[in-house]
Amino acid sequence: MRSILTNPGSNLRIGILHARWNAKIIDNLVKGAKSRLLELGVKPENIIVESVPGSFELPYGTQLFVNKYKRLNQPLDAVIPIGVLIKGSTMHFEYICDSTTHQLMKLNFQLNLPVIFGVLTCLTEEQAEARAGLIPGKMHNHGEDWGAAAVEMALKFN
Ligand code: INI
Repeated sequence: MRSILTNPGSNLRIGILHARWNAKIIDNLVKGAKSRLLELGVKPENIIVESVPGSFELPYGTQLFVNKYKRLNQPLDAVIPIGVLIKGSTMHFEYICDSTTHQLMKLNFQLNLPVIFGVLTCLTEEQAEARAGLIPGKMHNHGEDWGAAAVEMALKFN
């Protein structure tokens, strides 16, 4: 009983799929998510990290990722797609934010699996850095919240 309470994630396999845009920010978000998963008892070998080019590729990449591990008989219990979108001077940002967010939400139901929303949609690079815990004293690393959400949702109502 004690180990379930102290290590709730000990039997879980969690996927992290990250975009490669804004690498410094992404790296810290991935680090935050991993460290919270480990704190919650997920074994290091059961945290599987893969990447896609950009945030726009996260929804389809998540589907491929989940299906790959299902085929291998090593199913994932939750996925954390991680991306950082920063507004530029065109409508590019709005279209990618909108389509990616909607499609990631739909994937929860299509895959019947928790798909966490690990995408920062920021107006400036500074906002994104703060939310990745890269500006001391400003904000915490949101990747940690996403790790906790993945474990909670993987175990919800089980
Ligand atoms: N992808 C991101 O993850 N973040 C961004 O800020 C970004 N910007 O600014 O354009 C971005 N663009 C790439 C996009 O996600 C796709 O990878 C690309 O359009 C190819 O499909």
